[in-house]
Amino acid sequence: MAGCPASPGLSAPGSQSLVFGPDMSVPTASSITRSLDEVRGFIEPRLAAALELSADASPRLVAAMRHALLAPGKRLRPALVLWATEACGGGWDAAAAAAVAVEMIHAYSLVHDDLPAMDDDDLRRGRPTCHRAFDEATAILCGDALQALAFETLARGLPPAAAARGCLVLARASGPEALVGGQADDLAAERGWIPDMTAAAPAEQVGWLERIHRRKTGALFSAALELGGLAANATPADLARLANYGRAFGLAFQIADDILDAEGDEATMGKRVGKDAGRGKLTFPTVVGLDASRTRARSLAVEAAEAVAGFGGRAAALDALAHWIVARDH
Ligand code: GRG
Repeated sequence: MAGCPASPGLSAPGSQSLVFGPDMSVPTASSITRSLDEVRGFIEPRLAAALELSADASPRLVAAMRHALLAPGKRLRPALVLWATEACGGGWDAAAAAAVAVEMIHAYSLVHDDLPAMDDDDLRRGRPTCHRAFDEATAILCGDALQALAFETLARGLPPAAAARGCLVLARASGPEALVGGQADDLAAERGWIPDMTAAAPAEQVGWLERIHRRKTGALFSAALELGGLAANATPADLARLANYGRAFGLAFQIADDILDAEGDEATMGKRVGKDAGRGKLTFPTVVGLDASRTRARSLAVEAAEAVAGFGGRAAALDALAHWIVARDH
């Protein structure tokens, strides 16, 4: 985030946190980078293994699925699953299938979002988008297959009761009232199929944006956290903490994403930037300005961290991630 002062959560080692005060340990940029590397080291072989399919899966389809799923992503959703399970006292192995499943849903949504009928993008995760590397029909089928495989992976990877509950959580987060519904409304606004929000009062525009983002982006983050909790047999109180974290984290992520779209660097981001402003689309920076967007994102990061403070040290990674998410450059 060019021009954005480092979050207090990313101060240099040994410095004092403006948010948490001098007595609290301060997560450093290098510590969250190491933690995310650890998640990638755990999850990536499992993502690859999940795509070792029988000869009945068409080779071109599997190649497209590998292109989409194994491309270098941040793996934020698997990190949320694993760190939520850790916060609730669980181990990563029991939550691995849920982490793989959520990343599959995310990868499918990116493949479909990039299609010519939607965002029509050429670059994703620093590589040609799936329909560019293959073809449009294969990209559609790739998304369909990743979505179905996500549910199969989850159903196989958890004990029966948790699997049933987990499939419900993931289906709701991916469905018409969440991911797909948010995407559909976003598209409807962009294509002029619903009344133009650009003429509405700023407070109404912010409400509209929050409703889009809660469904399009936030719901899958929240599902990742809930699945991590389920894998650890979390108590209702612990699930409520994770849900509060998810709500604040999801919006903080999205505001940061809007800021990066306005100010970020294409090479660092690995995707096209400036596209929202270029289309006259409503974003947090266009509605409330860059400074107010940064302030809101930082206060949401603090809110997210506070939501999991009751877990103590077991939620250190979730705490650090909330601060990093609003100070990242990709
Ligand atoms: C097509 C059903 C359907 C939904 C699409 C995911 C999505 C909904 C749209 C993508 C457009 C977009 C840029 C949304 C902003 C939030 C987002 C999902 C960004 C990408 O997530 P990251 O930053 O990506 O976690 P990586 O590549 O690191 O995994």
